[in-house]
Amino acid sequence: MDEAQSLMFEVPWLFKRMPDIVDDLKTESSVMQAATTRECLPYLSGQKNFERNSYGVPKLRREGHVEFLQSWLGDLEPDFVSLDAGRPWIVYWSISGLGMLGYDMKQFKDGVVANVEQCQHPEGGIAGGFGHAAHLATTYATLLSLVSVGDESALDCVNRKTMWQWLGKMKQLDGGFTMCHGGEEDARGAFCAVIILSLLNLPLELPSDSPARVKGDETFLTGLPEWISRCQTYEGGISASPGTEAHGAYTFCALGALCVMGAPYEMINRYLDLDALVSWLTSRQYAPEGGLAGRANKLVDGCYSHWIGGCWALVEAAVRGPDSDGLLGQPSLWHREGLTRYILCCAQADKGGLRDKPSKHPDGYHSCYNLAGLSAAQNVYIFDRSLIGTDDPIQGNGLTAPFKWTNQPFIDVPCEEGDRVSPYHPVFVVPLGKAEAARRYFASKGGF
Ligand code: FPP
Ligand code: K
Ligand code: ZN
Repeated sequence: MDEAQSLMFEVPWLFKRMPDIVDDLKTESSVMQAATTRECLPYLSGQKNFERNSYGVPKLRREGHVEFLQSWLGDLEPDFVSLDAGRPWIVYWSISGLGMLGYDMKQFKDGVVANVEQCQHPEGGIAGGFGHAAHLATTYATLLSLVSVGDESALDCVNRKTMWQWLGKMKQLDGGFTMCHGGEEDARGAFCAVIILSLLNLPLELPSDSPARVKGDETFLTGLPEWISRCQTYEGGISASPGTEAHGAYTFCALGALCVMGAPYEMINRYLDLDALVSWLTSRQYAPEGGLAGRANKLVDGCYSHWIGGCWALVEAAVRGPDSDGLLGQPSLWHREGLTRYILCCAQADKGGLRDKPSKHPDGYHSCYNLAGLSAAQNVYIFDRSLIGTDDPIQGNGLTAPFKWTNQPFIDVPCEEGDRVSPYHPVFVVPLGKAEAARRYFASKGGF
């Protein structure tokens, strides 16, 4: 290597050494944290032999990841009958990961439609398998898969009327949503419910047999932002339900739900303590690892590249306010280079697929959410309130805020063209443009 080359390959000192300041108190957590840092350092500092880009960072090993996800997904036959409640997630993570890698997803259309037809419950909602009870998580994952791969003819397989009736039974008297009949009420429920209401353009009025309607609530949104507000903790992050510990996955769900109900700068600023939230999110990024952890005193993990990394597009839009002009000159609130380095150096498994950290095996979940995090680091997502006119038919039930996002590539990350993934929607986590197309189609249909 000549001198110019070695200069180019120089890894910044931040990513090459143990932290300078460490708490004297030794605990189980601090021992695990030090071990994790030691585990990551050889990958970050370039001691592992991977093909590198011109920034000296390992290239995105695209073909290996595509192969890994294809085999993880298996053959999704058109007459496939799902037996496993986790199957809708496996399908969603695999096809989303493939989509972010630029792979054509149209071939999955028939399989996903067949899945909806098999797993749609006669009383509404979508289950994980034929004959199972409907659940908000499986409904969410299945609908995102459908929207990602489907055209208009595919979208018609969803029964929107029974979906609306079933969702009415998930709405609780305190404003939140349960995940299923008698199930837990948490921030996932709030997020999945409003994603479904806005994607399918369902009426916001509660069905007459909804317990919340019987109590006197008018709409699915009654008391919902207030319920989410109660989930923000003293740390600044957001928890599953009021009174529990702030966590990255629930924070993304809560912010996503608020950003379906209105503009980020209106909803986040009104219902959350934004300064405390920014402070908590910032503390989730570690050095030298560069990656993100899900909660205080826990370890970096590649899936938080999305659950925490994905929060930043929404939070930066809230900080920026209604004026999206002049944005590109502004510095980022988080270290996009650090996350990019963690994903490319530490999260890529040697033989394809992405992982939590080097000592863990890759899987579909970590592949999908590492790639989503890479997309978050590589793009600036801009909320443009003027994107949809007041007479645009996409207005439908009025939940139009999430259809006002555009993107610009963020240049200052150590990536070449070949390391870039496709831009994904910051709220729906489907290819940018797909949620908009589905919403437009359902809004054009008027009623059910
Ligand atoms: C803790 O695991 C993880 C959780 C408490 C959250 C899991 C929730 C999701 C992934 C969100 C699902 C989202 C939708 C939209 C349904 P841990 O204790 O093993 O990990 P940690 O140490 O990193 O906190
Ligand atoms: K974890
Ligand atoms: Zn993880």
